[in-house]
Amino acid sequence: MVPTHDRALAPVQSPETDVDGFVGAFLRELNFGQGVSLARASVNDQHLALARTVRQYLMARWLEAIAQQRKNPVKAVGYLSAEYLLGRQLDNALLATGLVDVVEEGLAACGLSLDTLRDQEVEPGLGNGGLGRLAACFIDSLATMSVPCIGYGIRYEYGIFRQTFVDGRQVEQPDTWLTLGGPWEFPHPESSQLVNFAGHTERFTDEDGVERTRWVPGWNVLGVPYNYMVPGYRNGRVNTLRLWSARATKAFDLEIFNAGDYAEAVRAQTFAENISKVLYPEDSTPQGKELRLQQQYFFVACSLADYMFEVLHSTFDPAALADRIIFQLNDTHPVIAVPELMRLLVDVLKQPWDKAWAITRQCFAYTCHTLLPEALEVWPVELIGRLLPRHMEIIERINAEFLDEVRAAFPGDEMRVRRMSIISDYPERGVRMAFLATVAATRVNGVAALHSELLRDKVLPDFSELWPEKFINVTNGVTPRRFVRQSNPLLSGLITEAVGDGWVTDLDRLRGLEPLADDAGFRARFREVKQANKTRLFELLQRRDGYDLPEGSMLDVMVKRLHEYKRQSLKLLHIVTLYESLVSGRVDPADIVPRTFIFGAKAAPGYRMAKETIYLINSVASVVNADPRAKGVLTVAFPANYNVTLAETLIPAADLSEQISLAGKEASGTGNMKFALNGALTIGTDDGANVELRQLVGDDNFFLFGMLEPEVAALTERGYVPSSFYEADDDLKRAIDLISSGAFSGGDRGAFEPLVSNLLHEDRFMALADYRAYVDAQAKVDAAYGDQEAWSRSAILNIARCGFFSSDRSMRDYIDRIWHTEPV
Ligand code: NBG
Repeated sequence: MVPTHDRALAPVQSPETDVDGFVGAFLRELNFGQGVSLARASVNDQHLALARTVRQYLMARWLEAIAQQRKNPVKAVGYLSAEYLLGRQLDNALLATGLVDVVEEGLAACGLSLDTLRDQEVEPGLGNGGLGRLAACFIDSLATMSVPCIGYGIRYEYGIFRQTFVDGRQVEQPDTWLTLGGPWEFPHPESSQLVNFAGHTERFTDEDGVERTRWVPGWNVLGVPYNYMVPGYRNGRVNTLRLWSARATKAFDLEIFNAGDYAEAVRAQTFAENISKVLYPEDSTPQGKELRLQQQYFFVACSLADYMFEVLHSTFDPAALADRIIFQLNDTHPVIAVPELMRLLVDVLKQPWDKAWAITRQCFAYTCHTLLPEALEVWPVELIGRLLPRHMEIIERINAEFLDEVRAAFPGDEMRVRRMSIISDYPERGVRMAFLATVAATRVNGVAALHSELLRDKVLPDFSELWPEKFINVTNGVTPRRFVRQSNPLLSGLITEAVGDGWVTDLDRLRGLEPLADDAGFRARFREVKQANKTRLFELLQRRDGYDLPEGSMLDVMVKRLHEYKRQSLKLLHIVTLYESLVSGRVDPADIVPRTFIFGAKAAPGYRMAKETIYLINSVASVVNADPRAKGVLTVAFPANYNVTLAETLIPAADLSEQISLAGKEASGTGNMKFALNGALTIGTDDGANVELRQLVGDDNFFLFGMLEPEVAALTERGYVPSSFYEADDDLKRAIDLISSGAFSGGDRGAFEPLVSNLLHEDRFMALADYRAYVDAQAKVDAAYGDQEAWSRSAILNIARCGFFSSDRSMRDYIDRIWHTEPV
């Protein structure tokens, strides 16, 4: 018996891990948590009770990890990310605990089905795409590797919009992921943080006679933390993801209320809560949105204060901060953390400036996730000055001292000084957040070999000249737990049979599959798995979207954010080319390898060209699918609302993975890795992580096409004239003419005019220049697919050789080369 007064010893009791233990705990959650009997429980009750039961199994380890973090002086990673695209939680938690079978059996004993309940869960879509999903993969890996990490971010009330199509056009619906209850989150209002905004600064002399600055804010909000479990895979470790939600500091002004102005009384509340209301769907062009900067500062201020004053003791010596934390800046969104840490050290903890700056420069590392110049954030000085006056002063001083450093290193080179200034003068005074991050960070990394090279040599060349050792590459990865083990149980079974189950946490063991590529029996089983995954997908798309997809065709998949640089339009030109050749009678349908094309993509709501592309895909799909001449030969499906949940069924079914961005534009891509690990072959350009993928799997097992990055640069230099490619290529001309003819728009010739004229006259991402190479490479794909034995062999080799793309490996790279943290 534990004496009731000894709080430290009070044990956390997980339920027994057998079926009876589970059923008992589940019924208790249903009865006492949901307040219903099994007989009267709704499916939502059942789902919430199940989630709460599963989390009971993780609780003891979680509480232990939290206690340890406060006690043990070990270094942790503070992952600062404005996005986490988590995907559903239930399956992941079940996998981590190893309880799937027990739960399935226990639920069956209660007359319930796990499949039905898992479909109740609305995934937390707190991210736009790859960047947010990468953050989710990374925290999964750190938990699995028992490395202490707190993920910090924003609990958006509305995540990425729910996409619907109305007459083929994207219509956005709010993502109400929290309406039916959030069983995976734990609010801690008692640990709220106060966040200040606006106002002005004042100089004063403190009691020790030291000149100081004080920030007199104009208004403030509260940040309420919501904790989420991040369970490691069967290792008993549970890390924390801490997402902040904004609240008004005075929820209700009673005086105003009593005076009869109800609306005014709640106005303050609405204003404050707006800060964490929605995820910005903008991913290509940061519009100077004040609210977005508020979001960024809000979550970063909460997170830094949380770590400095809650996790660490208030007596903690700031000089040793870098021994306890490294803040990883996931892109530029959290970079305002740099002046915020300086403010905490100088104004709050009363450290001398130079010492504070030395500390700050040890506590950050920066990852860049893009090469598009328009995606590197620049905030107007006027805006930061108004919203965060103290931070603007700090940035000015950091910049002034940094530029002195530049002058010392390159005397007399004022052009260079201007180029490198954190504060730009043109078109307006603005703070280049990527520069600020680079100056403060111990390391700056790109996310694939090519990207890191271009980042170093083209985006930040002056900085890499000054600090060559700062710039490194860490190639992205994906978690094999969610994207193979959980999403592809059949393939996982096959792999485990062949190489044992260690691959789930040591993906290099997939190498053991290599000899089996030459084993006809193994290949046949691989094909059976692929076939079963296709059937599973087709059933889902039938239920979900009403598609009736043909059996026995090649499944050609392109899923990713909709963006011109990713070139969904190039994929579409290929489809239209095939269709045109078929309906014009130039090619016999029997000579076309049957394909089912699947698209999945959301367009940022304000991105016109992307939305027009969606409209064109849907229009082509409806014409092709309705044409009896194309039946069973060409089918195009575009299920709405592509998200992590859909990806988990889609990717395991794919034969062909489309990674066709213009060389030099895709930082890495992570979809490419997921497809290869699930036994799809890739058709791709020499871009992002495709480069490494191809090197790993070998040229024979990858369909490469298109210009290389230097060729793209050279063509840009010469002057790119897209219409000349149109004039020179009959197939391309026919495809574009068919689109312009009204064939996909009920005769309306103007329907796709903006898109077509953009392609012919601008084509910023050179789809027309790569068209011929692409269509030719697709012909090779067709030929290769004809030999199913050879195709399966390649697919198995793709799996065997892609262990490198585990996010566990990425994390090891960050740990060894940037963070220097230890597992516990
Ligand atoms: C994306 C890149 C991808 C990359 C992911 C993760 C942004 C800003 N960048 O190529 O486009 O794989 O980041 O690094 O979302």
